[in-house]
Amino acid sequence: MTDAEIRIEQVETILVDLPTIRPHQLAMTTMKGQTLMIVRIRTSDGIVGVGEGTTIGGLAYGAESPEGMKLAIDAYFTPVLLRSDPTRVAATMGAIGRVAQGNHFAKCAVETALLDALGKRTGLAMSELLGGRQHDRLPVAWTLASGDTARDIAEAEEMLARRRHNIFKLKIGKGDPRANIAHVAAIKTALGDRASVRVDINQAWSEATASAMLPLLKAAGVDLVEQPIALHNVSGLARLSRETSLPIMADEALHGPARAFDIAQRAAASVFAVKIMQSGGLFAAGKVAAIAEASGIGLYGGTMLEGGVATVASAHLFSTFATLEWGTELFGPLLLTEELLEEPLVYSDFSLAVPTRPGLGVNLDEEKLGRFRRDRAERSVHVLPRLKIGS
Ligand code: MUC
Ligand code: MG
Repeated sequence: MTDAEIRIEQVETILVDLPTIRPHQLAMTTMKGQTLMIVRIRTSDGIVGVGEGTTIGGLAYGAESPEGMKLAIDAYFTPVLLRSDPTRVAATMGAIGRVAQGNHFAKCAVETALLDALGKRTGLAMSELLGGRQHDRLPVAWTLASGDTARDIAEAEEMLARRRHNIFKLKIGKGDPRANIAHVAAIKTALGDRASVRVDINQAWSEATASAMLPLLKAAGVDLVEQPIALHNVSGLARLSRETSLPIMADEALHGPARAFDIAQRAAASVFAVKIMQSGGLFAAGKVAAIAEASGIGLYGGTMLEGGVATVASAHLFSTFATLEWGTELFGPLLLTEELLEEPLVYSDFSLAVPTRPGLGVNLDEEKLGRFRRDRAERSVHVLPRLKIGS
């Protein structure tokens, strides 16, 4: 079969609800579970590409929910996909872009599945399709967000002892800012120079509060401050960046290359949290990283607390960056009770090993997928054996 004859035969979207190992408290929501939107694209040469769209707290974090991603793909992307050439990923994503504005997370899931299929077809790992791997392992931070200082310290100690993480991001911004500072200072005092401690405010502070708190965070020994104020207040972020010697990292403000360019031009941040979904896909996230590199902005590999598939997709992209000064936070699967992959990801020596096999290099665990998919009850009705009357 030549490439010209390969078609997409089926696009399947599945919502999967997974518990978290403990409640995860952020400024805008406390997560007790995570929903993954898995997409599978089957092509006429027998290949199945897999992608994932995931966000935080339904619609609490951003404009897209897992249910909305599924709807966008089922109703709007699939008709385009069924008449596209899946071997031409950029052209296919361009065609989707013409029928769907925004919908960054859904686009990222589909682009991931197309690249996974292309990698499997060509025998190349996704990182090679994305420009070429430069790192086989990526440093991985852990987020302390149990909502309890003593529990967070115990969790950090355990991670250090297991050599799994020595970078900790603290989710603050909920409640009294001064209580937040006391929480951060207690954790940094306990961990000392054995760990890097960073904070993510998830837009919760006003500019005035952030301005008052930054010197206190600096005095507490924090290394990096993520998205202290509202995503639209880029001028405010620039003012805060000028005021403090602490590096300020943009996260929610970074919705793709155009926003990245604006932030870079206005010197509003000195670090970018590159996220494949928030950016609008793997290609777009690569452009965000290129803007950072060209502007002298440090790189950090961000997460939307993704499951195994999107974590690996992110890892492939981040492995192509020449330098990742601030490491990554690709710990999403470790926060979930299930990774949903046939083989566990390798987290050791404070880092994640980037898979090497073609495409994503990982396979879904079908048994677990069946167990945790949201529509399992309806499906079991269809597969129940017919009962013989009278037997
Ligand atoms: C965010 O805002 O960075 C990353 C780690 C975590 O706990 O939440 C995410 C989202
Ligand atoms: Mg963040």
